[in-house]
Order: sequence, then structure tokens, then C-alpha cells
Amino acid sequence: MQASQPPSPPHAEYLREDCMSEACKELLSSLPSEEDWVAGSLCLYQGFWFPSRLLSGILACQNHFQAHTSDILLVSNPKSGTTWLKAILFALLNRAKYSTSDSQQRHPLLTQNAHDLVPFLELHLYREQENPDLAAFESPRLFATHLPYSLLPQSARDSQCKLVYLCRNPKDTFISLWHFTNKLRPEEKGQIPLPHCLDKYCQGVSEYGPYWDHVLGYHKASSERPEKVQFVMYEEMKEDPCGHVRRLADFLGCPFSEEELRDGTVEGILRVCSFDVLSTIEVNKSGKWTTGYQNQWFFRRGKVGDWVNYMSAEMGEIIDSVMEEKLYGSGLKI
Ligand code: PAP
Repeated sequence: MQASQPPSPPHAEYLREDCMSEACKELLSSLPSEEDWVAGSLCLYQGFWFPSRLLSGILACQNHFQAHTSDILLVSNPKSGTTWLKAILFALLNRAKYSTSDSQQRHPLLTQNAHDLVPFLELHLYREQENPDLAAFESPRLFATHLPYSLLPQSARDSQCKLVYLCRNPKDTFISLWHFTNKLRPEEKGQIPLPHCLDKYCQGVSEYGPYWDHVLGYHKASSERPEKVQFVMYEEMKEDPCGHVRRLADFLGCPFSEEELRDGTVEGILRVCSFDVLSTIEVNKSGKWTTGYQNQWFFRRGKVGDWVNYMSAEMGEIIDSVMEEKLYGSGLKI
């Protein structure tokens, strides 16, 4: 009789570390590591905690990605609303192709997941191949990354390419991450205890953490080079989405014309990118990423302040006081 196998997490393939080069394995073995909340481990590389399985993609991206002046990189801490802003930027840049009611029916966001239309550098492109051929991407190329500013490929910092940074309040980001983490665990293990995750998060130990250093790196860069880095808050975008989409268009050098403003182009973009539309289209209800993640996991509630439904006021205060201390003197309030 065969011995029974321990249950695999739903995306076991993605968590494998054994597809790394020997050099990467050697580097990994020299780095401090911690148990990830999810599975596998986190490693401390150049001041940030990364899932060990992503190290090879991060190194390849740092070594090989060459930014073009016209490139646009969307950057965020995981679970800051990346899927939403990916969709908005894609729709914004491609709006001329889908301006008639006929063409709007064929909008790619209605049949494809935003993560397929706007790939991540280190998570997708450079994880799948060490030096992928990006020639097929039309200018302006739109990519996403969760890399901290100090770890961006040199050319992304030095060139005139644009960076849009999406920041979300840490309590909602944390709760969104905790939910996502639970999706990745084998069902029989149940939910990972929230206080344990909170403790780690507040020590800075989370994917791409510390959260505050990630945010501060881009906040500083945006204060120093506002023409290069636009710092966007998820909560502010929720409050005034039209104003933000217009500001993004101005920043990216493709402002809306008077005619577009009159025609409701901004509202049309927001409609197709809305939580209600995107979360109910077929590909986002039943499709999967190459990683094995289900697309529907990226559409949970999409609300501001949802943390109160999962954390006590005291737990919220723990995050607040850590942020107050870490962001002190930066001028940033989140
Ligand atoms: P990623 O960084 O791993 O790519 P990301 O898209 O940032 O993931 O995280 C998903 C969050 O964005 C979810 O938040 P929640 O858990 O608090 O609900 C998800 O609901 C939210 N989100 C996805 N699409 C939208 C949207 N169209 N509008 C607003 N929020 C959205």
C-alpha cells in the first residue's frame, strides 16, 4: 500500500524554489530567512523581505531589464489595489482604440485579467525567463512591479521612464494580505492566526516588507522627482476617481481633450475598471493565473476601512503606532 502524501497547497508549483540557478541558490543560502505566512520562506535581500521563490526573478530583472524613456511602471506593495490601477492605466493608455460603443464591447478588460494585460516584471516576465524578449510590447510599454525603489533595475531609476506608485492604508493592506494568504493554505489547515501575522507585519516581516520602507522609498522619490514618480493613495482615488484619472493622464503625457471630457471618456474608463464590472466578468470569476492563483482572489471587497471587520480597535492601534514611529518626519500620513 502506498503511503499517503501530505496535501499540497493549491498552487504548489508556484512555491517551488528548485528551478533556481546554482548562483541564486548559493545567494539564498547566505541570506537571513524567516518562515513566510504562506508557505516556503522569506529571505532578507538588500533590506527587504522577499518570498525566496521570487529571488531568481528579482535578480534577473535587476540584471537585464532596460527601461525605455517612454516606459510606465506601476509599483505597489502587494494588496494595495494593484489590479484596479493596472486596469485603469491600461484603459487610459488604450482609450483611443476603444472609444466607440462598438469597440467598447471588445475591450480587452472584458475578456482578459488585468494581470495578463499588464505583466509583473519580477513575478512574471523575469521569473519565467532570465532575459525575456520584450520586443512585442508596444510603446509606451506598461509593466508592474512590487520592487522597492532602491531595488529597481538601475535604468528604471535613472531613465526618464514614469513610475506610478500606489499606496494603500496599512490596515486594509494587511487585512487584504491576510485574506489572500488564507486562500493559499490547504483548506484543512484553516485560517492562519491573525495576531501572529500582525506581529510579523509590524516587525516588517511580510512579502516585500517592511511596508513602511517600501512606501517611504517612493514617497521620497516622488517629492524629489515629481515629474518621474506619481504617488497615488488608494483611498483618495476611491474618493475622487475622476480627478485621479485626469491627473494620471496629465502625468503620463496623454491628457484628456475637451471633447473626451465632454464625451464622458473618464467615466467610461472608470466604469469598465470598476470592482462591480471586473469582478463579475467570466475570466475573473473562473480564470487562473500562470501561478495557479485564481483570478477571483484579486477581487474580494475593494472597500476602504474593511479592516474593522477583522481587527479590534487595539490591533488597529498597534499598526497605527508602528506607522507613526516609522513615518515620523517624512510628512506622510497614512
Ligand atoms: P496584488 O498586489 O497582489 O496584485 P491587489 O490587486 O493589490 O493584489 O490586491 C487586491 C485588492 O485590490 C483587494 O482588496 P480587498 O482584499 O481589501 O478587497 C481587491 O478587492 C482590491 N481590488 C481589486 N480590484 C479592484 C477594483 N476594481 N476597485 C477597487 N479595489 C479593487
